[in-house]
Amino acid sequence: MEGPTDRKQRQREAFRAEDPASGPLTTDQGVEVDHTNDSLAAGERGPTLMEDFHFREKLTRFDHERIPERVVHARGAGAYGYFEPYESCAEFTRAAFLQDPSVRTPVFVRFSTVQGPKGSADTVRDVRGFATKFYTSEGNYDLVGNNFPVFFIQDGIKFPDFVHAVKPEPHNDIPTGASAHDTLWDFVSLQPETLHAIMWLMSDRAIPRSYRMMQGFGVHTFRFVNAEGRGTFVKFHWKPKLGVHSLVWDEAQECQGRDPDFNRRDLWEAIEAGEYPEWELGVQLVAEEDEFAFDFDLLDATKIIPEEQVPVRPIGRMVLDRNPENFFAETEQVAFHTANVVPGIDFTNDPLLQARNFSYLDTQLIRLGGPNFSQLPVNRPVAPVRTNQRDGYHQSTVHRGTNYFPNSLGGGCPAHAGVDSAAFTHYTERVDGAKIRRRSPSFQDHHSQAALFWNSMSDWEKQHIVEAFRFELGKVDARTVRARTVRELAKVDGELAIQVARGIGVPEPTETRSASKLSSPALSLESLRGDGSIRTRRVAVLVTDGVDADQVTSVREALAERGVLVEALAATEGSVRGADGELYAVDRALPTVASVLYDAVLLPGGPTGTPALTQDPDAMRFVRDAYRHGKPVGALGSGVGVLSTLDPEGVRLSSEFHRVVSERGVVTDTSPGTASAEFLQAFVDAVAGHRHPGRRPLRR
Ligand code: HDD
Repeated sequence: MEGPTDRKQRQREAFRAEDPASGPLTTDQGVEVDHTNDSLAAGERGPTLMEDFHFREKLTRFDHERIPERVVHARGAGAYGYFEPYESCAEFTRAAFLQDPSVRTPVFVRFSTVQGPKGSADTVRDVRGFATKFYTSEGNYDLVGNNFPVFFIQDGIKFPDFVHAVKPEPHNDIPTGASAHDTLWDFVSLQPETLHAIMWLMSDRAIPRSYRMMQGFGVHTFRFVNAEGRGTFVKFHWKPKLGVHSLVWDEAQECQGRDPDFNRRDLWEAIEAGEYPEWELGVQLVAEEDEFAFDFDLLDATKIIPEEQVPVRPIGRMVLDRNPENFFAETEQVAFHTANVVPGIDFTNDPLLQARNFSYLDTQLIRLGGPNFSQLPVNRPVAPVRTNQRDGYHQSTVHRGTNYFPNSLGGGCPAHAGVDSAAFTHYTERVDGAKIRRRSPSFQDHHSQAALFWNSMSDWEKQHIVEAFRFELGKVDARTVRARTVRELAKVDGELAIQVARGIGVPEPTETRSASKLSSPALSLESLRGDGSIRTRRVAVLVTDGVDADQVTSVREALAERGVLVEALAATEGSVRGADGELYAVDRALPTVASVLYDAVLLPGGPTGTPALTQDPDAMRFVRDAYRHGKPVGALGSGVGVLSTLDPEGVRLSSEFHRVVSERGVVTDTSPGTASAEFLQAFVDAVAGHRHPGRRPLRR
C-alpha cells in the first residue's frame, strides 16, 4: 500500500483545476473575468455597486449551493466499480446482467449511516446503508440494502414513526448520530417488532471497522422471474472478501473525535491505493411452492432465513475501483429507488417493500428539485431512454418530435416494445382478499428470531451486546421506558434481560427462558473472518531515538509484502536517530494520531532500551488503548519491557523467555536483533485475527 508521502502528492494533484489549459475564469454566461478578489465599488473606500454582475452571480450561486440532505441516510460515501456474474442464472432469472460471466456491469455504490445529518461522525452506533445501482443493458437496477438483514418495522406506514423516534429529539435536536435517547427506546419498548433489528443494532455489526468489511443485505424477499415466467423467491446477500470486522464501542466513540470521517476516508484511501474492495453477491432461493414452509412469513422484513436452512449461493462478485471526482455531483446527487428493477427481478407483497416503492421516487422529487434527476450523470442509465415525459425543472434534454402515444405524426415513435423483447412484464400473481387495515397473524412472532440472534453469538459478542444495552438504556432518562424495555427483552431471553437490568438499576425479571432454542452459527462474527488476508490493515510502529532500525525495517518489509500499511510514529515528525547512528524517518507525530486509527501496534527494541517511550504520555496512551481494545500488539527486545509496564501480570511471564510468545494477540520476543520469521508469522496471524476480546481487561 502507498505511504503517506505518496498520498499527499496525489491529494495535491486532485486539487488541480480540471484543465488548466482551457482558459481563464468566466461568468456563468461565459464572459471572461479579470478580477475576482475585489467587488466593484465607487471609489477605493466607496460603496459596492449593484451593477457588479460578477459579484452578484458569485454570491447568488454560493447562497444556493446546498440541497436538502436525505431525510435518512444523509451521511455517506460512494464509489464506482463493476459487477460480474460467475455463471448464467438463467434457470431463475432472465435479468441480462446475471447471464454472462464475460459481461461486466458498471455499478455505483453508496454506503451511509442512517440517523445523523450529513456532517455527523462515521463511527456511531447505527445501521449502515449499502445501496447499489447497476447500470445494466436493460436499464438501471437498484439494490437498496443495509448491513443488517432485518428491519425495525414490518409495514412502511410506520417508517415516519420509527424515524421520528430515532432522530434527535424534537425540542432540542439532541442527540446527533445516536440512538441512546428516550424517544427511540420508548418506541422500541412499545413496538416489539423492532426487537430483532435492535439486537443487531446493539451488536458490533452496528460499528463496522470499514465499509469494506461489512455485509450487505437486500432485506426483503424479492422475486426472480425466468424467461418462462416462473418465479422464485430470492434474498440478496453481499459478503466482503476481507471478512466482516467491527470496532469496539469505546474505540468507536473515540474515533468520532479523532477522525469523524474514519469510514469514508478508509474507503477513499483504499481505492486510491489500488486496494479495490470486493464483495461476493449471494442469493438464498426459495421455490414458490415452499412459500409457507417456514415458521415465519417470507414477507416479513423482520425475519431472516437462516443460512443453515437455505444456503447462500454465490452468483457473482462486485469490485469498487474508482472514487467519484466530485462528491456533490455524484455521491450527493445519486438517487436510489427500490422500484428501479429490470426484467427478471420483481417485488413481493412485503408491506415494507411496497411502501418503499412509493417513498424513494417521492423523496428524490423534493431532494433533487424536480423530476429530471435521472438525467444527472450518476443516475443516467446506460440503456437508451425514450419516453414521452417532458419539461419540468432542470430539463437538460432537448427533446424533438411528438410527445404523446399513440401518434402517427411522429411515425408512431416511441412504439410499444414487442412481445419477445426485453420489456419488463410484471409477474402474474393472483391476488384476492378483503380490503382491510390489519397485520397478518403470520407476522406476530417478534421474539423467536431475536433470541435466535442472541443464541448465535459467541461469549464476547454477547458481552458487547449487554454492554451496548446498558449504555443505551443508561442514557434514557425515563425509568419507565428502561423497565419496559427490560420486560420486552425478557420475552426474548431471560438471561439477557437480567444482565441488562443489573447495569441500569431496574428490577431484574424473574423469567429466565429463551424464546428460541435455535441458533445460526453463520450470524456470529467468528464465522465471518474472510480469507484471512491482512491487506490494507494499518500497523503503527512506535519509534524513538536508539531504536533498532534494522529490526523495524525487517518487520516493515514483511508486512508491506502482505499489503499492510505501516507507519512509524514518534513524538515529533521528521526523524529519530537509530541505534546505528543513522536517521530513521518518522511518518507522523503521535499528537496528531491515535491508536483508534490503527489496527495494530508494534513496539520495536533497541540495544540501550527505549526508555523514552515510557516517558512519552502520548506513546503510552497509544499502547494502552490498543491493548485495551483487544488489538494485536507486537513487542520486540526492549519493547517487551514497555509493554510489561502496562500489564505486568499479563506480559511479564512471556518476557522472561528468549522466544516468541503469542497469547491473545500479544506477540512478544525478547531476543535482540532482527525480528525472526517465527515472530513475524505470529504477528501476522494476530493481525489477521483482528481483535482479541479474550484479553484481560485493562483499566484506563
Ligand atoms: Fe430507506 C434512503 C435502505 C426502509 C424511505 N434507505 C435509504 C438509503 C438506504 C436505505 C441504503 C440510502 C440510499 C442512498 O445512499 O442514497 N430503507 C433501506 C432499507 C430499508 C429501508 C434496507 C428496509 C428494508 N426506507 C425504508 C422505508 C422507507 C424508506 C420503509 C419509507 C417507507 N429510505 C427512504 C427514503 C430515503 C431512504 C426516505 C431517504 C433518501 C432517499 O430515500 O433517497 O425514501
